[in-house]
Amino acid sequence: MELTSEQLAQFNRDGYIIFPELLNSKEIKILQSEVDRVSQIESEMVVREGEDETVKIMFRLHEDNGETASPAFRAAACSPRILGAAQQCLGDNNLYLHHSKLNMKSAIEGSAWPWHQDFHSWHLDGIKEPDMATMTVVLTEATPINGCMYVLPGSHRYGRSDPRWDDSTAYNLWVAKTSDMKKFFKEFPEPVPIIGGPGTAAIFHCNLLHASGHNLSSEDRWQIFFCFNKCANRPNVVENPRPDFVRSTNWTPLKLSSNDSIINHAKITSAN
Ligand SMILES: O=C(O)CCC(=O)C(=O)O
Repeated sequence: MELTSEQLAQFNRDGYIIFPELLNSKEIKILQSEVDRVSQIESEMVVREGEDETVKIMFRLHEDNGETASPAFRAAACSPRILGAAQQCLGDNNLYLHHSKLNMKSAIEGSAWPWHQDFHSWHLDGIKEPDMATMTVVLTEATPINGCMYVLPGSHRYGRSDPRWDDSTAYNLWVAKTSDMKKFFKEFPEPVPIIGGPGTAAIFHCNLLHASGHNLSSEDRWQIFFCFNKCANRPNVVENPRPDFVRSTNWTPLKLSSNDSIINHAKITSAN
């Protein structure tokens, strides 16, 4: 998939690009059945929350080994529409995944992600340059009531704000301070929701402020995040590094697969 010069200019100016139908319904069905399978696995890479211990996040679906490995998600990660788009946005063909995660945001229990910039955590992982981008793909419809993600256009150009540690949910992270957010709301255009049916996607810069609310609806909101980094920007050594499933040490450049690799993968699996 060749991004247009307008799309690339939008990535640089606004920090994101939305793709209304990046994956088709056949591909989505294959990935959804993988979510059903992997979410049954008991592993530290499957983070649960709430009264019913529903899954909040599943990590490391893109590798070809490990408890949560999913060949279908690996095929998706390497597809020209995902890896190819990230290569063009970052201007580099040698990319690896710092991590991948599937946020399930279950009906009623799925909790919020406060406003944050991903690069806070990734810089602490030892990564020097904010030359990273995440492609997120909606796997079940994303709506305001089920906790769709919002982005604050252009906020990646601000650089990094001074964050605070948030431990209010099952997955702790560095988030933007309330006083800073109030300032940013005055400075940048209105937040934009990433809403749409399964297959809707967005790629966004690692310093772009983004957030999502609690899932108040009766439907789960499933969404995959592929976080790409340049191989040349791999993390430096840090004390007490986070586990491999959030700070990958597999820095081998990902190879582009064919555009129908998700569907071909499913054909091979069902023939075996
Ligand atoms: O799943 C969401 O709505 C937001 C996730 C997010 O912000 C993140 O993983 O950095």
